[in-house]
Amino acid sequence: MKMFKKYTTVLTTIIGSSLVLTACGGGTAPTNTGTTATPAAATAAAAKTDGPKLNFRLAETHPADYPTTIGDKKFAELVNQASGGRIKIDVFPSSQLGEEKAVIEQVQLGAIEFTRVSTGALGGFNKQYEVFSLPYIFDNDEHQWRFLESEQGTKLLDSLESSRMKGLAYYSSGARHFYTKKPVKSIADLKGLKIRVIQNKVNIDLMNALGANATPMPYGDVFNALQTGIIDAAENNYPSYFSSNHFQQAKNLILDQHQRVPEVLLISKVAWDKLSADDKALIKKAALDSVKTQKEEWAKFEKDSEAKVRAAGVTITEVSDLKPWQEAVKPVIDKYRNDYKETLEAIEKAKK
Ligand code: GTR
Repeated sequence: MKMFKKYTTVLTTIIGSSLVLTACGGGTAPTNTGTTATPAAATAAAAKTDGPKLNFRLAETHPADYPTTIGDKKFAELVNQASGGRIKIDVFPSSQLGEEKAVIEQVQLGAIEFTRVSTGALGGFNKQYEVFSLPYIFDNDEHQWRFLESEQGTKLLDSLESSRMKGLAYYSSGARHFYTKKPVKSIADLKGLKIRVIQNKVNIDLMNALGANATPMPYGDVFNALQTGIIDAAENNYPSYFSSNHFQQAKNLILDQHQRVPEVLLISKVAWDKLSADDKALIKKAALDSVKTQKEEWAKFEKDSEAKVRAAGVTITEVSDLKPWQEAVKPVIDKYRNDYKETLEAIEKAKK
């Protein structure tokens, strides 16, 4: 019965989604009335504003004021502008369309066209993406961005095609830290704790290396799991720790910076393949252009979240020497070094 319900939901979503496309297919396209455009520019503009109207959905885990959601909205706005109002993308925040894993499955089917997800979640679908869950591979955000904008970073974005998705742009996500119900001052204190992680193999190995027990579960279940004691801890960046209210349940934060797991804005390969070359280009450009806004919002929200959790009385433990942490998790890097040789070399190169 449960299975039946699940498939009916997916089916309804697929049908619902294609109806939107069909219903909009007959819409009248706005005419290009510019008088000063050169013939070539006029043709290009007409190519963008002519043709069927398209209405898409973008699934987002975070609430409306979160930096990724603001980035998504900027992206939707830029697409709308560049297509002369012909392409409309509705952003659904707060996991309204489902938790990340379920959303990715629907994106693969083409039932949801766009989403913004963590590369951690993508690791469960595309092995190449697990590289981002390896600990301490980036020194800081600048190092990470140098890699993401490098040839190898772009190649990785494109490699999503083999998983029936098309990566459009990376977004910032800062560093992840552990937060616990009981005070944690050192690696030894993590021993035996049940820690929620995003589901992928590297995360399980990482928790094992620290002597903890990995408990994969959807992001939306973490608050209750902390409250009821199903888990002892979780880990995330400042903005997620704050906006999810996890700080109310796990009041000890240790700034160990174990991972920097970027976000990705992506489109279903099913939807991508149906687009004209012009629409593909304008969508890709809008995604890249939205990064600036997302980064600015990220910087502000990260600071703000830190201030708010400090004001709420969270116990924050600074880690002045990361070396013991890096040593403890080195077996994880060693285990995966060959699998991600090319990417890890490019990450190393991006240090300078
Ligand atoms: C956040 C990320 C979300 C989600 C969440 C999690 O940092 O922005 O997309 O992946 O972490 O831990 O599930």
